[in-house]
Amino acid sequence: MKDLTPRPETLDPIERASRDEITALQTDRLRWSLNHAYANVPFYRKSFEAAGIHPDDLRTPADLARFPFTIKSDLRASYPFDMFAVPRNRIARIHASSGTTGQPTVVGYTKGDLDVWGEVVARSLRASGMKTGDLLHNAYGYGLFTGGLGIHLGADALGLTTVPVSGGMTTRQVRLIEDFRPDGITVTPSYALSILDEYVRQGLDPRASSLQVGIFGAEPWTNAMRREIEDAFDMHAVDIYGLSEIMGPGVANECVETKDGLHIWEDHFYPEVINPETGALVEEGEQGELVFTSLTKEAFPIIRYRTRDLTRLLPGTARSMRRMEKVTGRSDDMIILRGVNVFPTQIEECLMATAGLAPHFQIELSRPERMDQMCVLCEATPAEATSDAKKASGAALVSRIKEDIGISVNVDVSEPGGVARSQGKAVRIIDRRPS
Ligand code: DLL
Repeated sequence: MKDLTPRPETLDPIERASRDEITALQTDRLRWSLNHAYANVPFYRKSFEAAGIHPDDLRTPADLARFPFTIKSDLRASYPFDMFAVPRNRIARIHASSGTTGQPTVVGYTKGDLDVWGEVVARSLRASGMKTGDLLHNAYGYGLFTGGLGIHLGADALGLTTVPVSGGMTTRQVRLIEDFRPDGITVTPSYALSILDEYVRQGLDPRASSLQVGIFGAEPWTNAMRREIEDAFDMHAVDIYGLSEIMGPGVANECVETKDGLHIWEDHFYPEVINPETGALVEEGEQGELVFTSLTKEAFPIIRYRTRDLTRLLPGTARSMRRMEKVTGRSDDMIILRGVNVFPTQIEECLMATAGLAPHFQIELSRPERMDQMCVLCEATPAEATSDAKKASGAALVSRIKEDIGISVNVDVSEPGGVARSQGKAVRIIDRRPS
């Protein structure tokens, strides 16, 4: 793989600032953001008053912990525009979550917010190893989802040539990669695997493709998956994180030269990690739920938003801004199986370490009698698809999961292609338990 480390002089000055400079900037911006939310969004005025706190009570960033949280149901209750802090006619763009779990959450951006979003995504793409003049194949979905259009903004800001393919039509994805010869691809890791399958189906060598880097996010993925994808395409695989409530993609990104967790663009998003049960801040470096406060957003300021994503904060390395460890999973995706907490990423790790199995999987939960059961639906690699080989790799996965996670599961190994493929975010859990 080629060395894609960006030249230091191409970084934004704040990426090379000292911790003191970053903290000073955050303090000013936190004061602005709290005041802006309090003055312009009735929800925040009410919630601050109920907690007996005022924006002027913030002296240092540590004081933020005294302010109340914002949660998903607060956003749903304000559907569609009640959390906007500027008049509707100053909103330049609206995005929304898919709403598969209920009421969609709607977010808005002023022209200034779109500029900031473009800036942080450009920074993310550059950290991933893309540079002005490179060609980007953007296979995140375009539409209300923030992936496609968010990446597009950053690609424009960095001066890339963008191919706005969006998700789906996998045969065409491969055709365009082969014909246009992109340097980078932005896509969910699970859809990257579908594109990989299609390469193989067409008898093409993915390692011979022009791709130098894949920038993967929108869903959890493991370092084992990174190695699989890097090896299959002979390219770098880096992690990009974000969520629509905070901005979209580009809240945090790995640096291609270190791949040691995601640097949070702390000049725009202030992170905290809390104990999800008590709401108290955890010790520096401990795992917990990630909470974000926006520092510069005009249309949709957001204060102490509970993301439900589980991770830990780490000091800066390639940049001075702090890192978050790769997200283990969302608290809502945590399965409690007979008393043991399990995340789909743990199953992914076991699967990737088992010979004869392809990297696609889903987890089916059922309750045949009174006990919950988990069945891992996976598939054989084409080279090991005989019924004996499938039996052996299935048994190997059962014992690996028992050994590494401590739970007994069933494993169903199907023919190659047997597991449902994603064209965006993977659906990992099929819950068939009676509610
Ligand atoms: O998924 C934004 C995005 C688009 C990020 C493209 C990266 C690339 P939402 O649809 O609002 O926004 O979903 C946000 O997805 O709270 C996490 O649970 C999950 N997620 C996003 N990025 C990662 C990642 C976009 N790198 C939710 N690792 C978040 C793990 C991620 N989970």
